[in-house]
Amino acid sequence: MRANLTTAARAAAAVLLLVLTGCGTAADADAVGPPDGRLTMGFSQVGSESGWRTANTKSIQESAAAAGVELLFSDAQQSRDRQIEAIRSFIAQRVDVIAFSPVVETGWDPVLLEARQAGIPVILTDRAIQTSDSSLYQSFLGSDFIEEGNKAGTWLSDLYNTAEEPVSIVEIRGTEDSAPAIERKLGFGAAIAQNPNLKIVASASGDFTRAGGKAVMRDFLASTPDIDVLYAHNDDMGLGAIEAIEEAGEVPGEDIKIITVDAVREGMEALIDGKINYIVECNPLLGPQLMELARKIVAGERVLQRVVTEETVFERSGALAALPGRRY
Ligand code: GZL
Repeated sequence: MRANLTTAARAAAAVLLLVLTGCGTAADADAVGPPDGRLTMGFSQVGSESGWRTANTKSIQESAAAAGVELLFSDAQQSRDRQIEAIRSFIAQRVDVIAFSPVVETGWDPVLLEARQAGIPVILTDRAIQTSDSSLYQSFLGSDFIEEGNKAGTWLSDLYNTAEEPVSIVEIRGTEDSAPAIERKLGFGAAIAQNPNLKIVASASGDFTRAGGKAVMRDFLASTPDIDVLYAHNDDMGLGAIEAIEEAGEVPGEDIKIITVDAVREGMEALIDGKINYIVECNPLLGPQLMELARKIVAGERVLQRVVTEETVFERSGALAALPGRRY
């Protein structure tokens, strides 16, 4: 936790430190960091809406413990207002660094300005924001969602590259106005544009939840004839849609091809069972990189403003090989 030192006092402490150690560079003069060496992080999490989020939260909490970081953790239950409240609370508690996964892309500038005025660095994890001033945060750590959508669309274009007939696609989007929902849609749309037979005939948000995916798929099945493909922005909505498809007497993975994103355990099991045909991985294990980024930033070291995580794709054979050793 930051001591309640004034800026002048902190600078004097830094100079004293340099004099006593007789060494140091200009960087050290800035690298004051928490006086007791124990970094305090305020983290505002989106919520607990999906298997991916559960794995992401576990990674952050376990990594903080392993790194000796004091973690103040807040679950916003998918509310931007609650995230803003949490960030203001972290500022009031004078944490050393704030990290958060923004539930939606917009509306963050005012509270991030308050954090900057308080001298507290901010790290974005998982989801990005739209802002007029990218200096309001030090770094973004997460996936390339456009690339994820592109991978999904490219697989589908290849699957139907010799199709003569129109292919009807329904899309279950993630949380409205969230970066993954916006960008997974964009990437997928750009990839299928290569194949004129592929058409998205219906699209709606399932809010990244299993119940949301089931409800939307039920509506599609009642209103949209001859669905060939479902593209769901995460496994949980895809798993909910599978329940609706089976209730309607159709065979998921055969009557309706299914593509999802995340690759959490239940999604991979459905892939092995043939109910899902293709999964684009989205890596939730951001904890270790987040703690390292926070340590560097608080120590005054330079960091990249965008750190993109490694991730792959799965068909059935890959899931069979990967599942035994999978951590989520
Ligand atoms: C993606 C993450 C998304 C997951 C969903 O990085 O923000 O939110 O794909 C989760 O499962 O709810």
